[in-house]
Amino acid sequence: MAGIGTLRLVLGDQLTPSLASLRGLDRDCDVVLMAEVMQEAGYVPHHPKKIALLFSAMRHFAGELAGTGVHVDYVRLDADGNSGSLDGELRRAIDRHRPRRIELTFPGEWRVLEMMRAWQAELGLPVEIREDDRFFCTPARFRAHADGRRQLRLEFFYREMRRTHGVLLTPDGEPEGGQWNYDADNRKALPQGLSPPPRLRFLPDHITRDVLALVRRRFSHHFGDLEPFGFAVTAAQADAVFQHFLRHGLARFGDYQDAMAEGEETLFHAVISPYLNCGLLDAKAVVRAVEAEYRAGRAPLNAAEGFIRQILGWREYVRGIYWLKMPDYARSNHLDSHRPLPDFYWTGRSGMGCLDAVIGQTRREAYAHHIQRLMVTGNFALIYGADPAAVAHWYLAVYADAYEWVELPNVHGMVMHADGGLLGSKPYAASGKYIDRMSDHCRHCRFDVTRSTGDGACPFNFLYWDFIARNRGRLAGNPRMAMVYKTLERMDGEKLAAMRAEAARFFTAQAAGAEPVPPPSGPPQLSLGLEPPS
Ligand code: FAD
Ligand code: DLZ
Repeated sequence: MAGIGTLRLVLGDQLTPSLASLRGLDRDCDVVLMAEVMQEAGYVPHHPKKIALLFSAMRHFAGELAGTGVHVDYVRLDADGNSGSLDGELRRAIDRHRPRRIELTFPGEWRVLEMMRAWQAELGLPVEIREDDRFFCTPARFRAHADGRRQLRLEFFYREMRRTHGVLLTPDGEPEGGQWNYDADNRKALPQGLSPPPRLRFLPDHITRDVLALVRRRFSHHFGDLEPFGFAVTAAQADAVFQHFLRHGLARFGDYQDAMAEGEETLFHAVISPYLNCGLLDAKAVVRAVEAEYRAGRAPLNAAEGFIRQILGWREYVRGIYWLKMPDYARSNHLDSHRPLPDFYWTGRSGMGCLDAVIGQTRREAYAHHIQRLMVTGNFALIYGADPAAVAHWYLAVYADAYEWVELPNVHGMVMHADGGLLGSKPYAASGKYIDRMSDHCRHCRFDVTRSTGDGACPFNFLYWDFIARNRGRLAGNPRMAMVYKTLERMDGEKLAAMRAEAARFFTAQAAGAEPVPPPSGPPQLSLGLEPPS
C-alpha cells in the first residue's frame, strides 16, 4: 500500500497556522502530526496550568486545522500505545503513514534540536528542519551580529533590529523622539489610588474541561494550582488578551514597568508571553500594533518604545544568545555558586513578605512579571549563591511561558551572572532597599528592611553585602560595580563582619532545613495555603 506525501510535525509551542513546516501542505496527501507526550510534560515538573494551557491549545489548534480540511493525526496523552516521547511518536507515525519525507520547524530547545538531527541521520528518509521565521532574527543573523564584537550588549543589537525592521523610526531613519531608549522614564512606583486593569480570563470550554480532568489526574503532584484556569487557549482568545492590553495597559506600561504592589499581580503588563511563546500570538504583529498605537496618539513614546524593546530587543537577544552559546551555556557558573535552592521556592514559606508574595502568586497563576522574577526571586537566588542549574530548573518548571531558549539566558545571564557578563554588563544584585522603593512588600513584612543585622534584620540586606564581599575578586574590576566596591572599602569592618556572620547563620539554617532566621517577635505569618513540595 502506498504511503502519504509529507509528514509534518507541529510541537506544542508551534501553534501557528503559517508555521514553516506547514507551508506547502498538500491536503490530499500530507499528514500533520501532533502528540501529547509524558516526556515533554514531565522532564521538569511543569506547572499544571502550563500543561493544561498547552494541551488545550494543541487540541484547539488541531481542531482548527482539521476544520480546514487538513489531515491531522493527533495523539492524546492517554491514547493506547502512546510511547511517551516525541521520538517514539514520530517513529510510530512513520509506521502508520509511511511518508516520503518529514518536515519540521526549528525547535525552542537544544535537546529537541539534537533529537531532530538524530532523525535526519537515522530515519532513512529526507527530514528537513525549516527556519522558525516567527522571530525577527535568525540564529545565523545573530551570530553575524556577535562576530567580531568584544562584548554583546542589548542596546546595540536592539538598534540594529529597529533599523533592519524599520520600527519606530522617522522617515530619515532616526529613532522616533530622538532617543533609542526611554528606560530612564520607566521606573516609577505605583502611586496610591491608581488601579491597574483587571486581567482578562476565559471560562474553560468542553475541550479545556477534558484537559483539566486529565491534568488533575496525572500532574497534581507538580508545584502549582491547576484551578481556577482562565488562560486563553485559541489564537482568537490570545488576541483578545492583547487587545485588552492595548486598550487598558499600554499607555501606562512604561511608567510602571518596574513597579510591584501587594495583591497586584499583573499591573500594566500585557500577560502575553505564554501566547507569544506557544505560537498563538505573532510577535511581529504585536510590535506593529504597538507602534500603530503610538502613531495614532493613543500611547506615549516611553510606553511604546519600552514595550517594543522587550519584544524586538530582549526576546530576540536572549534567543540569539541561547543558540549562539548552547550547549555550554547551560553549564556556565562564573560566580561558582553551588548552594541548593532553598525549599521555600517550592513551599512559599520563607517568612519574607516579597518572596512569599511572588512565590505564592507563581503557584496560583504560573505568572510573575519581569521585576518580580528579576529582583525578588532572581535577586535572592543570586545573593544567596544558589546553583544556577537549580535556579534554571525552577524557572523552567513554574512559569506558563517558560521554554529553555528564553528562560535559560534570563536565568544564567540576567539573574545569576553565570555567563560572566556575556548577556548583561553587571549582576542585578540589590539589597532590601530596592524592593522597598519599588513595592509595598516591606510594609507587610515581619522583617525590618532598615536593619542589616540583629533581630528582624531583612535577609536581603546582609546577604547582599555578603555577596558583594565574597565576590570581590570576580566583580571589583567591573567598572559598573565601582561605586559599590568603593562603599564596601569605606564600610566599617565590624559592621561588615556582623553582616557576614548573619549571612553565615542564614546559610547554616537553610542547610539544616530550618526557617531562614529565627522569626522576630510580631504578628503571626499569613498562611498562603501552600503545601510542601512533593
Ligand atoms: P510584559 O512586561 O508585558 O512584556 C511584553 C513581552 O516582552 C513579554 O510578553 C515577553 O515576550 C517580552 N519580554 C519582556 N522581557 C523579556 C525578557 N527579559 N526576555 C525575553 N522576553 C521578554 N520570559 C518568557 O517569555 N519565558 C520565560 O521563561 C522567562 N523566564 C524568565 C526568567 C527570569 C529569571 C527573568 C528575570 C525573566 C524571564 N522572562 C521570561 C522574561 C519576562 O519576565 C517575561 O517575558 C514577562 O514577565 C512576561 O510577562 P508579560 O507578557 O506580562 O510581559
Ligand atoms: C511544554 C510542552 C509540554 C508540556 N507538552 C508537550 C507535548 O506533550 N507535546 C509537544 O509537542 N510539546 C509539548 N511541550 C512543548 C515542548 O516541550 C517544546 O516544543 C520543546 O521544549 C521545544 O521548545
